[in-house]
Amino acid sequence: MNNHAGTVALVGRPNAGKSTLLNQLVGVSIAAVSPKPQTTRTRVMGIVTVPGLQAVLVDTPGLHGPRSELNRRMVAAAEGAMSEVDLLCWIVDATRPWDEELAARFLGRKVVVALNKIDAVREKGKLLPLMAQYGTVGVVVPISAKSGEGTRELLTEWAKHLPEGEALYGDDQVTDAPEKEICAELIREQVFRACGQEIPYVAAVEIEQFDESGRAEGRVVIHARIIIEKPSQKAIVIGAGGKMIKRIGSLARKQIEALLGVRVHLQLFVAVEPDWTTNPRLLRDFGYPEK
Ligand SMILES: Nc1nc2c(ncn2[C@@H]2O[C@H](COP(=O)(O)OP(=O)(O)OP(=O)(O)O)[C@@H](O)[C@H]2O)c(=O)[nH]1
Ligand SMILES: [Mg+2]
Repeated sequence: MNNHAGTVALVGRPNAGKSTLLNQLVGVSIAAVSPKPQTTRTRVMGIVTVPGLQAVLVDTPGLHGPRSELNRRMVAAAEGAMSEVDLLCWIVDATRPWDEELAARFLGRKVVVALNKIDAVREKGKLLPLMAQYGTVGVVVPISAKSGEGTRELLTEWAKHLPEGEALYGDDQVTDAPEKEICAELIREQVFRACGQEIPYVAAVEIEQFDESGRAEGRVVIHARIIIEKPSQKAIVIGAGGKMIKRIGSLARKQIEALLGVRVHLQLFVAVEPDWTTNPRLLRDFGYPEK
């Protein structure tokens, strides 16, 4: 088989499993995943290399009707990625009804449809009508991003739509995003998972210190700020007796250690920046640029 190489954007509704698929394909957590919609806020880059194919993946925020400034920037990030890649992979949730609205948007574009969460569909016969409906948009590959089922077939399908060419990255490279950025994402993931209600949607994470001087000895020191909008939210993130922030830190540390392959000393701070989700300068500072 000839070598194929190109860029693929993972697109779709919030919560469809785009980031889960990215992590499954690259083999390590680099993108935040949670049961709550709108977990991903910016593009996250991953690289998957198998014999005959190297795909540079762009995980994107879910497409939804934006109501706030932050949401508008999230959707713009997804749309920007869509316009710059060789192929779109539309991730759809097989437990949800046929999505006619997005289908209309993708019609006429080069799209492979990944019918995801098939592990959660008990009656497999229910998949057939969905396969037929999504089949009007592109080739449909049923998958479980969670278990990995069907993902090999998905890669084979992508290869057919990507240009012939040589790999650009080494076959062990999983991303070209800075480690700092991924660490911030992994901390934000734990805030998303741990805190109920409004906190996930008003929290940003900024890495203040990334000290690698002890890396050769197997130790990295990271200081990060969790930014929220109001003092009352700060109390929630810290929790009674600091319990919540400890839990966030310990779960994030484990994931960061898996990524970096060294022991990590992670120190978290909580800071209040009133209205950062609407302030253009702060939005940019915290990693959500205008375009
Ligand atoms: N059962 C099952 N659950 C899945 C599968 N893939 C993803 N999920 C779950 O679906 C939820 C959302 O997954 P994400 O990967 O965060 O979804 P996303 O499309 O990136 O969502 P946004 O970033 O919010 O747009 C999580 O609870 C995942 O564990 C799957 O194949 N099977
Ligand atoms: Mg996501």
